[in-house]
Amino acid sequence: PYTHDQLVAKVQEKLDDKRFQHCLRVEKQAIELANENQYDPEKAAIAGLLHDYAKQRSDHDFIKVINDKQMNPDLLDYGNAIWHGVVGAEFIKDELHIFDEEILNAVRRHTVGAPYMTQLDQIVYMADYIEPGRDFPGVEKAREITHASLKKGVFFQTQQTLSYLVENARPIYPGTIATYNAWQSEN
Ligand code: DGI
Ligand code: FE
Ligand code: FE
Ligand code: FE
Repeated sequence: PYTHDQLVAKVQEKLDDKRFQHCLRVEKQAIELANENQYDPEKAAIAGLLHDYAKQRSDHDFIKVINDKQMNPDLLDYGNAIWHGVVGAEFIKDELHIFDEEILNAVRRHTVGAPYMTQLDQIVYMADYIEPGRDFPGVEKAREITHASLKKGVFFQTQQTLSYLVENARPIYPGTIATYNAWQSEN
């Protein structure tokens, strides 16, 4: 298995500097959220570091994996925003030889969430949203909510993302709506 520092080098090799720095900030943010929520910080670190590993692959590469691995063909209706997590986990298995399903699931679920999310899924989903480089309107509120309650953060992010997509007339991946409905109890 690769050491932590070898994984950092692998991520750096596959991403431009801006995206690489984001991954390092998500790693640190994930460690902080893990410590706040009594979760293993080392596992959170690896999942945070790797969450966007496949972000800069070509559409062609993603489509090839979806077809070769007979993944859900409905995925083909979407694009990089959805693929880099759900399909990106396959590059992490194949190239980095990481087979820990908890880490892979956290990568798969980091953009859209899921009706059921493990603590690690929640940590990576929220770390990606509130890492110190983020500066969208409402990010301070997102940080406050998330440090008070990780689960309330998950609902807040899902609601904000859905509103943003509708506002901008973007297509909604059905998984995004499923997450929003399932997390209503944290409203
Ligand atoms: O990869 P990052 O930029 O760090 O962040 P991300 O993986 O959380 O989100 C990537 C993009 O995905 C973001 O611009 C919002 C978008 N997105 C999230 N849910 C949906 C979506 N885009 C569409 N079209 N549909 C969705 O349901
Ligand atoms: Fe992402
Ligand atoms: Fe995200
Ligand atoms: Fe990210």
